[in-house]
Amino acid sequence: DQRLILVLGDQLGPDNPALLDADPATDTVLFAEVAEEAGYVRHNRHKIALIFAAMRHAATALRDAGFNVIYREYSEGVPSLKAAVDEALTRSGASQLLCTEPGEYRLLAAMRDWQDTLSCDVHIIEDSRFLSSRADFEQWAEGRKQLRMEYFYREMRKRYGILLDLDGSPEGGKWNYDADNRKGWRNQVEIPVRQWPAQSSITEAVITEVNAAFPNNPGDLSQFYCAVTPDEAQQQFQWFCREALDNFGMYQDALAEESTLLFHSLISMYLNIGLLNPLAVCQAVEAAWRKGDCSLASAEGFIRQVLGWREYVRGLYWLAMPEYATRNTFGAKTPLPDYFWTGDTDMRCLSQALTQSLDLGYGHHIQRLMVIGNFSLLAGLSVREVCDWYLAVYVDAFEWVELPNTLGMALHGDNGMMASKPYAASGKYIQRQGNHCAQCPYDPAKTTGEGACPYNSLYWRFIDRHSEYLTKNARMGLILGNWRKRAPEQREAILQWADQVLAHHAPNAA
Ligand code: DLZ
Ligand code: SF4
Repeated sequence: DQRLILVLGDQLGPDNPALLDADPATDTVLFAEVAEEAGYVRHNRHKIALIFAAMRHAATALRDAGFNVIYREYSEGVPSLKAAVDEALTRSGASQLLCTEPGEYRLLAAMRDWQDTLSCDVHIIEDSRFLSSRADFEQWAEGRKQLRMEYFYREMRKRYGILLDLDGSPEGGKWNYDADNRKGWRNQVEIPVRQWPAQSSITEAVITEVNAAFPNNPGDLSQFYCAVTPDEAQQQFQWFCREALDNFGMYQDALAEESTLLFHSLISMYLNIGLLNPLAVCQAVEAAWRKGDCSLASAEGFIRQVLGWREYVRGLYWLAMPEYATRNTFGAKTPLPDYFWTGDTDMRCLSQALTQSLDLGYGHHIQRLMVIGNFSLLAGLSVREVCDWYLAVYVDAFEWVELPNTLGMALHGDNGMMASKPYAASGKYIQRQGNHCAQCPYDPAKTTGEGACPYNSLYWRFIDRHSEYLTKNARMGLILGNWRKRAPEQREAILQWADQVLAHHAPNAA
């Protein structure tokens, strides 16, 4: 039988299960750059350029391997994947469509309807690139009252034999070294200079096309830095292991004026589009530790993100969708302030995080969670709008990973299904983690009055407004007690100041 194999923009590496038994003699492979996928949010140009360039390189590799490849470029104006498939079926004469299941619910739901309207059999196969299948995760979640990542992660460590000693106990005696990985940034260590991949003529052409076709999207492609082939991604990862891994753990939660990238690996986008393999990177980092090239805390911290978090959020997404996307614990609905699309705010930490996220499509975990996410939580910004913003802005954002991280972890919008308490914090946390405050017109030590850090009064306003919900959480008891112990007029003054802060920094009518 002749088959048409559809390869999506995030299924590009050698591990795509739909290609594992593909035969150049009978199978045609289809790639399509289409308006529907490129336009469902205002994607960062880096994300579009990465995906288009990686798609074109993957297509070239398959052609070199002898496959008949149909490639539809964006400039051809193909509206949707379905339209591309329809046309390619006719052109190839295939009687069967094969595709690895997409990572987003939206697209999987659409593809399930294709069977009824296309003139062929549609086979959607499981995405075996993940280390915990949907069924594995459902089984793990079954009957548990709370789905805590930590316990899932320990099982994954055991299942894959990662960082275990000969008895099967965790190396070093502990499963988690997070407590060693929270150092603040005071410019105390030299930050290594990155080496970006050289750009091929294919990538250069994509950059020109994306700039022309997406004039209103964020992203400064004069700074395009992404690897677009498995080999290049591997080189980026090896650079990280050599130059940054040892300091990665310690400064994982740091916020630095001097560097947006610090010691982060910048490989999430390669994992998410299939250029790198998640188990292989975990094993390489474990090997680096065994050779003495990095601390155990660094290795464990890295592995927890990939083997733990990444698989956990994906399992949770499929477990709880589509209902998950509609949740909103605190009824947050303030529209996104305009400066989320420009970075133009005088709050230094927020402006740095926003500007860099818009320009590069990259922000590290603490910028996303504790600067942008925390502000959105405290200011009560619309959960839907914040989630769409994250999905649009980051190069590594696909809904399976973006939604639980934003809605669940950053905004606590899922009633605590994911996080045991809201990640709400005042300016003190941001000050402790880095050196933005010294460059800021606001003072993290002040809560009210001219020059007070906006995070502070908003923090207390959040605690006050949601005290009924927070009372149910033992981990919030101390903070609630602190708030209630204060004199009523002091509380009133803080809440009034918070209203002014909101009127200025997150007006209800944006
Ligand atoms: C994100 C994205 C973009 C911007 N463009 C395309 C595209 O033109 N063609 C394509 O096949 N995939 C694209 N993608 C990735 C898809 O949106 C992704 O495969 C689904 O969201 C499922 O994760
Ligand atoms: Fe951010 Fe407040 Fe520090 Fe300014 S003072 S950088 S707004 S935490």
